[in-house]
Amino acid sequence: MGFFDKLKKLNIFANFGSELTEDFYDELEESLILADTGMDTALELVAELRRRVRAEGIKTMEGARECMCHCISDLMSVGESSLNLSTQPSVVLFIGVNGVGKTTTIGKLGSQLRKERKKVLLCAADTFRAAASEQLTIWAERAGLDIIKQHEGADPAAVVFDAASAAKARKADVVLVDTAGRLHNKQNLMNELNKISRVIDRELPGCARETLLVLDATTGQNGLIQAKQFKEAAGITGIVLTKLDGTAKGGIAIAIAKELGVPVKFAGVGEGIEDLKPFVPMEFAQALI
Ligand SMILES: Nc1nc2c(ncn2[C@@H]2O[C@H](COP(=O)(O)OP(=O)(O)O)[C@@H](O)[C@H]2O)c(=O)[nH]1
Ligand SMILES: [Mg+2]
Repeated sequence: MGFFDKLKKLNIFANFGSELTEDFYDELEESLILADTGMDTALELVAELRRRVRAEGIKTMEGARECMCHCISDLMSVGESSLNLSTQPSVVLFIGVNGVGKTTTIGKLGSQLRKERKKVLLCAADTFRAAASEQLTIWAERAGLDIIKQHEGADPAAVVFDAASAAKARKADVVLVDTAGRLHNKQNLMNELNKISRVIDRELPGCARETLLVLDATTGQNGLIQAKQFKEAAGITGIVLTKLDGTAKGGIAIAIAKELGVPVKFAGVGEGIEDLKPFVPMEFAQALI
């Protein structure tokens, strides 16, 4: 079973018949919109498909399907898809609103990096609720990872400071930082992230750094609005799209890459430790349509 098999497919290529008629293009556009690609992205994809079908003399439905996969993959390839973990240590910051899957993603990724023999340190900088660091602690135990935490209500930047010091002392390869989703407004978010950023600059100068925005695919177009707000407030280097299992809104992945110009780097398809994978646009497109 492929990783994206839990994704709900667009059935149009299988069900429409064999002729590439006007009706086909109309229905394709509609089913893309239903899959939450958004109107603009749906129009652009269908226009691009028409263009390539004409230019390449494609006659069959299967040919059109394959061509559409390339259209989607090309539209989504907007930047480096792998994580930059080139320094020791490297730092990956996870941001996003409550409930999207930040803590779960950190547990899954930490476990996978450990299997690649990397020394991973988790940093519980979501200090807003005690439950948040407890949840990360459970993941640390499950994945066999070290964790740095403080008491509830502690300054997140202070926890990052501790984690940076520990990373140096223990020669960690990667520090995964969990942050709070409760950041009422953009100013608040920016201040918090800038403060964390300054601590990292000072303690780990020149380290490779990623800021991943975690988004819940089931929130569809709302997720995209969220993403735009986060992008304005923070320098996002990649997206983690969670809960792609069973959602009919998988098309949102295309809209996010296109509208934000930020690559989707990981996909989550379940709550288990194995349910996270590097995002490959072509593989995703093949599963979606
Ligand atoms: N089905 C599914 N559930 C997920 C996925 N990722 C996270 N979750 C669930 O979403 C809920 C919120 O996750 P959590 O990591 O606590 O979110 P956070 O508030 O951003 O840290 C939990 O119940 C997770 O098990 C995913 O890829 N698929
Ligand atoms: Mg959390």
